[in-house]
Amino acid sequence: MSRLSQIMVPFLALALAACDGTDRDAAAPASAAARAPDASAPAAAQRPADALDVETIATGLQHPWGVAFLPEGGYLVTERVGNLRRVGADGSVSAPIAGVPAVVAEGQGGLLDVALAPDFAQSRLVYLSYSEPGDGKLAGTAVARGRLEADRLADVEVIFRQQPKLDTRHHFGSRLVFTPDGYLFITMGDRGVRPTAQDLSSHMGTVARVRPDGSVPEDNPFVGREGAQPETWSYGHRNQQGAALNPWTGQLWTHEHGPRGGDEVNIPQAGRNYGWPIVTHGINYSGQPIPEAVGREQDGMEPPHHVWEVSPGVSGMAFYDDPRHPRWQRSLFVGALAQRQLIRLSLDGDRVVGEERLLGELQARIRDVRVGPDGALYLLTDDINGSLLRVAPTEG
Ligand SMILES: [Ca+2]
Repeated sequence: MSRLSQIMVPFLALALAACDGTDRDAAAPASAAARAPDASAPAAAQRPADALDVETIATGLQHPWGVAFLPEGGYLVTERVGNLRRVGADGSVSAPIAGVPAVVAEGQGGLLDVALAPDFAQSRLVYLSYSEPGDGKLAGTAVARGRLEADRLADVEVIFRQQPKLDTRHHFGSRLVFTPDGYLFITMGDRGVRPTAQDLSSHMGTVARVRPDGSVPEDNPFVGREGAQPETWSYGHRNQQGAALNPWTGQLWTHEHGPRGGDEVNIPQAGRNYGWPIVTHGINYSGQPIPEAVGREQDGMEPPHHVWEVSPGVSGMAFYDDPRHPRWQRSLFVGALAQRQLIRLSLDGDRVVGEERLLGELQARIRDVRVGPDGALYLLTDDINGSLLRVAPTEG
């Protein structure tokens, strides 16, 4: 219990700042740039018994957003400002890779997620999600793919465009998840225009499911429904910046930012409505209710699988099933931007049965979390001088 209380003290202090950081998650406070990823002396004294080794693989990354592991070693990292960089196993950071599509790097927009094609070893195809510019001030989430050559992406093509484009700079999502049966899930947000999340004629607030070339699977739930977007898999989501396949069930899990309160984990099922903005555990930043909200539940709308009443500001998601660290087995890791922690949810089947807060001493906005091929966790910190970190339990 003493360890829990030691963790809770800084947690409570941070929670007060959470509501302000969740929605404006792309804008790190100016003071964050001065924070080094080193534990201060007092924080180190609070280090829990199950200590973690944190190694900085690379730093100097501008608001890094997504990371992928190259089979030949090293990493691909997106920077929200619009760069894709190769980070060597030795931590060297390449010049920006050429051929990346132009992005709208404003507000929460920019270059977002990166994923390797399942057949990357042969195809060398890299998938990127990003805020694509449109006419005038319009922008929308899009997904492009290109073949990775030494220092460029070749044969780049856009395989998905969120419809319609809007002139806001909020809630672009987005994460990319491939499935073993050959589909690609794309998570998106409502673009800050709440009612769009309930409008099936738009891709706002949806999870989309496409083939790797962007074509629509015939068994998608809204194929053939007049006025609906055929790529839509589930809808009524607010802003989804975390997604992963559950390795034990094969199902997609996502999370999304609530407004002020009400960050959610969902297990999106085909054709289901996840409720935003009609049902939510959160309220507006002003302290007023969400105008469209009727409460926390409504027939025909799926309740969250897990909900945080105080918003951590969730980003990045990874299930842990590597045998090398048994204490982490059956965990779901989630990054926290506003609360500046790594969250570990313990699972029993699909049920969330525990929650542990880690790495608060870093005071870092955690944008992405992945399990690497070596069984360690890899994190990206959201900062103008952001880092790629490797985290593993201390040996012995
Ligand atoms: Ca919901």
